[in-house]
Amino acid sequence: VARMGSEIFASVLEKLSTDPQQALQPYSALLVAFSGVLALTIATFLTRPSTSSPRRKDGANGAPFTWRQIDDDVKDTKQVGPPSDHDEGFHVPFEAERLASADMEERSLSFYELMNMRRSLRFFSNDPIPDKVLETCLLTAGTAPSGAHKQPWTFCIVRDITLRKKIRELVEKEEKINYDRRMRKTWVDDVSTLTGKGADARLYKDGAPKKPYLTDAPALVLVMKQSYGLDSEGKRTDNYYVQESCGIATGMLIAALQNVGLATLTSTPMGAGSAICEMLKRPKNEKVFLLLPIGFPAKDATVPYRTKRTLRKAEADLIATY
Ligand code: IYR
Repeated sequence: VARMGSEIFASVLEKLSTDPQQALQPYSALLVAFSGVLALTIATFLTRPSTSSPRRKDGANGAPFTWRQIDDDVKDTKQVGPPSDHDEGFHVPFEAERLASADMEERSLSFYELMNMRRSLRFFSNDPIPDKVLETCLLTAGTAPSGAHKQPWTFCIVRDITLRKKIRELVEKEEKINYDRRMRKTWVDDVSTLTGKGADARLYKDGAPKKPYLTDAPALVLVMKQSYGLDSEGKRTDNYYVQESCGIATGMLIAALQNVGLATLTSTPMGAGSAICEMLKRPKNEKVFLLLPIGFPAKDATVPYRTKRTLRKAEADLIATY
């Protein structure tokens, strides 16, 4: 086709120099057709619904990665009523661009390497963290899938030092009872080298577990789970798979934090949840799901040394293929 095109072009050029009017005549139909196609292409491009996030270079290799849907521009969560001319239940086209296999491989590896560097941190610097970065990581967590898209979560950011001190007091008081009475001996033994008698001495003093990270880290994020919803009249509505949904959202938060070089810990304030809810005056449909201190690792941070037994699972034990 290219050769044909250039031959035609050359012959037209030759004729143009001698008899310009006649030269273009045999190709006028072609020209009309070509203009038509061009116009159509431009029209199609112009009538594409705009996306608020334009094509962007992404990933180590700079391969573009675009997934879009025609309601991409409906991003304002504050708006009331249907986002567009369509009611719920209307399905819109979804366009997904495929990555080349080599790019997929590279991305899977670099993401794995990033996530494999993650450790649960218990020693934080009190250096401030950029507020906007944390909030954006929480937006990422909020993109998690949830049962019937109920989004049964709220993320509470506690920056106030007085509140963090109170939370620490509440959690430490309950944790002593957990270790002494609520947790079975095997459980206490299993966490002994992580947070108990066998751990970094800063985590267990005077026969009681200590939680310095609750006051050292500049932010605590409480992942609140909503066991049920509350409509505008305060009536209870159903939520589904709340545990799974909140677990996925928290996992995505942890990945988002790792991606920006912030450390965290998935802490479980067993026994202190309701007192924390009361203190923060949370609505009655919420319970504390997890408590994550977030910040930069302290200069003198330690993490549990990994023995052969505590290394991450080998691939053969991790994946079963059928
Ligand atoms: N709940 C305590 C203790 C603890 C429990 C488990 I299971 C761990 O893997 C580690 C610690 C805490 O939040 O520190």
